Parts: sequence; C-alpha cells; structure tokens
Amino acid sequence: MDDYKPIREDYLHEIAAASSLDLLYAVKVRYMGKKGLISEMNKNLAKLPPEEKPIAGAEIGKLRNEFTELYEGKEKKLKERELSEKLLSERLDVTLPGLALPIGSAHILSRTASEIADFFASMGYSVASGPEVELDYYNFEALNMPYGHPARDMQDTFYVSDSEVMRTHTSPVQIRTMLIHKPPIRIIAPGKVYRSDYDVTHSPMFHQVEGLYIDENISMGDLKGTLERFVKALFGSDVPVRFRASYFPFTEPSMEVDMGCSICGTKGCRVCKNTGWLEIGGCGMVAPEVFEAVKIDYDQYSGFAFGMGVERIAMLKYGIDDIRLFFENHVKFLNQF
Ligand code: 2NM
Repeated sequence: MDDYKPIREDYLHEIAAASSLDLLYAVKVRYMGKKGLISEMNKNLAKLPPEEKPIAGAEIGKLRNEFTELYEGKEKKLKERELSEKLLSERLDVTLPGLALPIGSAHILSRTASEIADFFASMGYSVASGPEVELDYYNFEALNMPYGHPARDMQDTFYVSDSEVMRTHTSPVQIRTMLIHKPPIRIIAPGKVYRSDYDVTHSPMFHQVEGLYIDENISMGDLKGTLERFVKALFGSDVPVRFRASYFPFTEPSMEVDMGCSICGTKGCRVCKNTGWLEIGGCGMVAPEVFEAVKIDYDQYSGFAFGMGVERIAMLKYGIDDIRLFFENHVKFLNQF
C-alpha cells in the first residue's frame, strides 16, 4: 500500500499543475492509459502472494476511481475556462456601425440608353439585339451598301476578316429581325458599334439606339410624330423639332432630325454653330432595296427606321463637350450624374 502513496501524491500534483486540456490529457495517459502506471500496477499484482492480491487489487481499483474523479473534475474546470476565454476573445460588438462602402450606380451612358429605351417601350417597341462581330452581308450588303460603297471604306470599318466586320451601326439587328419575323415589327436595337474614328466627338466604340416599325400603311407622318414625341419626352415638351432632307442608302426618303438648341434657346451659340439647331439623329422610310433583301412585300407593307448615338444624346442633354469623358471614367465626372 505504501508504494502507492508517492504515486498518488505525484498524480495530485500533476493534475493540479495541468494548465490546459492537452497537458491534462497527457497526465491521464501517463497514469491511466493502456501502458500507464495503473496498468503496470495491475500487472505487478501477479508477483504478490495470493492472500495479498485481492487487497492490493481493491486498493488499485480505489486509486483508479479517485484518479478518474479528479481527472474529470479538472477537465470540467479547464473546459469551462477555455470556453469563457474563447467567448471573451471572440466577442463581437454587434452595435458597431458597418463599414461605409461607397455605393455605385449605373453609368450615365447606360442611364441615357435606358431612358431612350423606356420611351420606345411606352410606344410598344420591344428590344432586339445581335452580334457585335457581324457579317459584312448584314452590316452592308442587305442595307443597300454593296461592295465598293463609300460607307464601307477601310478607314471607317474595322474588318475582322474578308466577310466579317465590327458592326458600324445596329441596323444589321433590324435586318436579322426582318428575316426572322413577319410584320408587324416594332423594335429598337440598342448596343455598341465600332468605327475607326477618334477625336472630341468620335470614339472608336460608341453606342447607338436604332428603331424599326413595319406594318401596313406606315407613313412619314407616323415617323415624324414618333420622333417629335421622343425629343419632347427626353428634352422637354417645349423643345422644337425639325426634319431636314438627307440621304441614307437604306431609307428613301431620308431625313435628319434636329432639335432646338437647348444651350442658347435657339438664338445661336458656339455649340449649335449659330444655327439654333442641334442634330440628334437620322431617319427615313425603309428603302425598297432593303425590303427586297429581307423578302418583305413592299406593296403590302411600309415602314420607317431611325437611329441615334447615345453619347451624342447624353452630351446634348448634360452639356458634355468631350466624348472621351464617358470612357475615362473619372469618379468625379461620373458622380455628377
Ligand atoms: C439611321 C437612319 C436612318 C436604319 C434603317 C434600318 C433598316 F434596317 F431598317 F433598314 N435600320 N436602321 C436607319 C435609318 C438608321 O441611323 C442614323
């Protein structure tokens, strides 16, 4: 029995000194593990005389129970301590204000394109789209601009291959739509277009919204009324609108659309070059050559088409004098809108 006393003393000390669950567990293994001291003591029972074996055995059992109890008590204490330390170190103050991240917003060009699209949606138009790398055929040929036409000049058009171009307008979307759908057709085609041109009013990539309305008995009056309503919706109901005779290969007759200069109130200024008028787009009645290309019977149907540059509309609306500002994306410029 006396042999067990120092072992018990050591155990009490070691349990008391164990300052973490890991250390405590190591103590347990050393005393009560498979190859621990208690196991060794049980093995040594064999060496005792038979009459001492049960007494010593009972004593070892008592010791094991006491050790286990002490271990469990200490384990509970350490677990509680580690938990409260963890809770303390990971404590969150949920009442602290969050990080004030700057809030983004739609780009002024997106907003202008949406405003244009919203007006035409209110007039019953739906939105159509197509590829930006376009077949020469849809971009030029079907629009009455055959091989050798000046508008196809290498100086303006980015050629991707002999038969493919970066679309120079969104009109090929109208061609694709007319090839797939029968009239009535009432669509707008907003999107990116590409021309090799770069100065304060030209960017090699810019945005257009074009529109097309085909049905029976569609007239110039429908065209003029639609675009007049459009200009007044975007720029104000008292802004005057005029149509000037012009030429496009894909419309006949063709017109340019002007609005009264909002900068000088039509008196004449630097922006309108003293004319009192600003050009905001082009339009016309769809030409018979285009109807032939898409196999729509122009004895039964007629239609109008129009197109405008989104950058130009936004420049006129907000008095922006350099197109490059849209693409440099300085936050101080963007935040003004
Ligand atoms: C414009 C001006 C005039 C136009 C014509 C067509 C189509 F495909 F129907 F023939 N799409 N867009 C058109 C007509 C575009 O932009 C200044």
